[in-house]
Amino acid sequence: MNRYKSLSIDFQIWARSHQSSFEELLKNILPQSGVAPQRLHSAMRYSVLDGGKRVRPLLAFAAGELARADITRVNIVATAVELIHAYSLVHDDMPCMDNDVLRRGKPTCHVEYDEATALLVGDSLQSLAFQLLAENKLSDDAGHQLDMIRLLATASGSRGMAGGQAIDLASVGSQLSLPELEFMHIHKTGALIRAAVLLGARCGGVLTGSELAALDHYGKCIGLAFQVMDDILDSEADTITLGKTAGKDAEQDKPTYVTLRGLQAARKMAAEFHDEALDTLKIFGESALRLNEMADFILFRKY
Ligand code: GRG
Repeated sequence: MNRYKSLSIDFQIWARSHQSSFEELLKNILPQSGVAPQRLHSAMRYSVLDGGKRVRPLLAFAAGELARADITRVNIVATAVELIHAYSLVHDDMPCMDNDVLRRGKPTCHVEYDEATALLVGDSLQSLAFQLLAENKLSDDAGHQLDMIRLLATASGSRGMAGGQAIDLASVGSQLSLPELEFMHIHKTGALIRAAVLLGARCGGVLTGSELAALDHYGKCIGLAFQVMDDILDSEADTITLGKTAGKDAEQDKPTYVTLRGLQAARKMAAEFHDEALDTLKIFGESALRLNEMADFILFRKY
């Protein structure tokens, strides 16, 4: 199956080449399975390698290209963001949260290993992400690098992704208004997507305040488009295509864009967020090509 239908061949080549070199990078950065504690390291590798679309790293690479960033620096921020994302998936799948058995087409970490190991996998991936940001040079200005570390910490914590997850858990079985649903997703899914864009860009030359604000707004819009598409796919696609259990939102009585507005309106909303993201990029001209294409990738994704 062509996962990238409707996207240019040039973009497909760009994305696949980054995905494959990124996989090699992850293999080298993650502790080897033979190193003690072997079971924990093996579970970390199981949870991160060989799976996922790598949307957040691709966004960091696309933003890095816009800012003419050094690829070795972008590699580090892309890895840090993906490790945080992988940790969130491992914890989200645990019985105390979403209680799922399938992720990226294979048994979830706590099913393949055990719950205590899954908890430690998430903890260790999160720590490794910040270790990487602290021990690699990301900027010639130490204060600037500190800001980048702060950015990822804020995006991941209680005022970002983890906070969004808390709202999500509290909303099961209740009615949310559209603004409440949007607030939840801006945090749960959107914060890390936004951080990926900003961190990729901040690895490069200095951007003006209005350029950074435009990139932030682009990240906000594609984060929301990503989530609306996630809700649509959860209601329409099958488990094999998704690589995770389909229909979970309805099964768990979770408010979604589809339950709130219906399928047609949800599709329209995703397209509107996508278009707003593209409008925001206009100030960058040709240098935003890959970010434009990433917005398409998010809208046209099939899993
Ligand atoms: C446990 C702190 C904590 C947070 C969890 C992000 C999240 C919060 C939970 C993931 C559950 C979920 C299905 C959220 C909807 C959007 C989302 C993040 C989907 C998964 O991201 P993809 O599609 O996954 O980029 P791949 O596998 O391609 O990397």
